[in-house]
Amino acid sequence: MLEKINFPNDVKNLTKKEKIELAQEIREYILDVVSKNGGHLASNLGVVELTIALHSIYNTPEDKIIWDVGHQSYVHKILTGRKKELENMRKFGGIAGFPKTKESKYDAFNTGHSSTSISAGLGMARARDLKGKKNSVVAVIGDGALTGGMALEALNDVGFSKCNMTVILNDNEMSISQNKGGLNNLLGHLRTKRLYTRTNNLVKRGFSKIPKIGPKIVKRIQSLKMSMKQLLLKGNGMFFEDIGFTYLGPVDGHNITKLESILRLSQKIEGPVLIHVLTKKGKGYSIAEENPDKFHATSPFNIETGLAKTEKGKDFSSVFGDKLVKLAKKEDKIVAITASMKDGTGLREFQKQFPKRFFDVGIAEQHALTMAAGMAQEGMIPFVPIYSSFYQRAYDQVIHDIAMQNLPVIMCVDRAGIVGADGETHQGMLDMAFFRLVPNLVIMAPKNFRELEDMLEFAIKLKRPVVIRYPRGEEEKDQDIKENTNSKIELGKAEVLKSGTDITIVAIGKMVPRALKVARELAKKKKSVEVINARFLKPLDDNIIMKSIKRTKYVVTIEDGTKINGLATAVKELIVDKNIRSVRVKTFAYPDEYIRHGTVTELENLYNMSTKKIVEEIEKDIVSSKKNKIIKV
Ligand SMILES: Cc1ncc(C[n+]2csc(CCOP(=O)(O)OP(=O)(O)O)c2C)c(N)n1
Repeated sequence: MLEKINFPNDVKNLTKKEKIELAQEIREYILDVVSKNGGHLASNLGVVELTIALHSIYNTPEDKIIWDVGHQSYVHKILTGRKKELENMRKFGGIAGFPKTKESKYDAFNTGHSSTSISAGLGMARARDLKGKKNSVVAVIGDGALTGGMALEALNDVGFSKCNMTVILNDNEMSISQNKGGLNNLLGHLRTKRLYTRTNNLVKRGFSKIPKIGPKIVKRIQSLKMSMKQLLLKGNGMFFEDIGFTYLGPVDGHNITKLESILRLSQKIEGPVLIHVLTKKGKGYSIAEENPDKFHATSPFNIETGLAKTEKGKDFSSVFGDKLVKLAKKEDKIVAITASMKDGTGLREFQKQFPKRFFDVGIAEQHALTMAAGMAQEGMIPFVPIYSSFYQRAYDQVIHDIAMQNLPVIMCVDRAGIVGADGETHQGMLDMAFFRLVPNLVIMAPKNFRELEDMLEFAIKLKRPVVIRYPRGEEEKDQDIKENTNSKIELGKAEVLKSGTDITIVAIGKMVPRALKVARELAKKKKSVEVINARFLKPLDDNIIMKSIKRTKYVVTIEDGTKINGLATAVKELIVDKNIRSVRVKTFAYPDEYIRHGTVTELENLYNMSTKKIVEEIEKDIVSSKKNKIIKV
């Protein structure tokens, strides 16, 4: 079946039986691809029938379907001309793992961060009305994403707007882990009222048995039922009805016929409609059904056993989580707050050991930070690990609620820098740049696991707002960094790891071990390099850095962030402010653009951030500076 399917029109022409077969084949295909390449599995297996039904009823690209978060858009990609390309999805040069308007006209809007679909959809619906067009707009949002503030702000506006727009609530009772909160309870009540399914069955069972006229009556009643339905359903989805939606459902999200029928019904209704669809995360692959959180996003795995192909070692998130447990045993004011990312940020053990001091607030980064501020105000010590790109959501909360009041919240910026396959929406390139602007913040980045542990301890002692940024994955080892020895961390103090006279390298975070490798390579070419681990982006250690630059007159900065307003900018400002003359500056950081997907290694090569590329670029720079008689190295 899958062989014949390339575009939505191919799906529309299939029979009910063929669609069921297609769903099965799509599941097998996705399982095959994700088990080899890694990616988001469970959510995609859960929306196979829903996506088939959507493309059967709507006419994309005229009709707009917006996938919230977008991690569940693989089936959509398969049905919209990208079946073969799925094999290279998330790979360098391949298609993205999230919807991209540049990739396909069938992708109505770029997503990646949660809870944006209803706002974007309402924007499109309002634009459509102003232009006098008639196309449909559909936002598909999960029960997890619905916990995000933006989604609730948008629901409020859509309900009030009276705009024709459909919100499909894909309810699988899961965010990445079990969904929590009051909204989840509300949905829990609704889930138990299987009215849509029940009336359907009652009608069918009652009349279809009557010979000859039975089926006709069923048809008539079904269409009557469609209009009666709104009446019947009044009171079922009270919350949604009260804020201005017609609530339809709940409907079995794995029954294509019922899905199509409810979608058709929704098209006849004026004003905003919310369709409550019940799905199972991981549907069809029992190992994922039983462990939907583990298979939300996965690395390559063995289909038979569900086991990862390569064992995951220690990473920065797990080092953070383990250290926090140790610290919390000694200090009972420590609390941990997560915005629906307990596992990703390494907090599983903390939750186990300190359930009362652990708070999963839903996909609600803004609320997480202001709540942390409130707790800090009352004397608690909140640790808030959030991925760098998701910290973007909570910028004003950091400024207005934490930093301006100088509250001691410890903001742990996980997945800082290049993250790889998830691509531009998830790269953590901007945090140093935007946090550096915020008064009162201390910004640190550890060079390795051990330094992260030390920084966590140090942050508690500081008693002021602190940002600690660390990358995805493992630490980079280097022979010049001795195991378990670390100079003491002091506020605003850099660490000189190697002395030299020709070139100063200032590096921060995960780029520090690489700077040492670069220094050794350059030493082979008779260049004496001083390596400084900046440790603090803010306050920057003016003293140590300035002294070194005055001596070498040639400074190289290396950071896993953007060229604008990070370490490179800070060092350049220092040189200008202190009026250090005739200095050559060479910076290694990411340019002013959104960084696409690929492996971390591929992207580092592309942007001249690998040891080899850095060495080559410095050598080229030395040659050109000699030609121009700028420096003497
Ligand atoms: C702002 C933001 N925070 C966190 C995430 C990480 N994240 C990706 S998917 C997801 C859970 C989504 O749950 P739900 O909407 O119910 O979709 P499901 O995967 O269950 O289908 C989370 C927390 C994100 N994408 N965006």
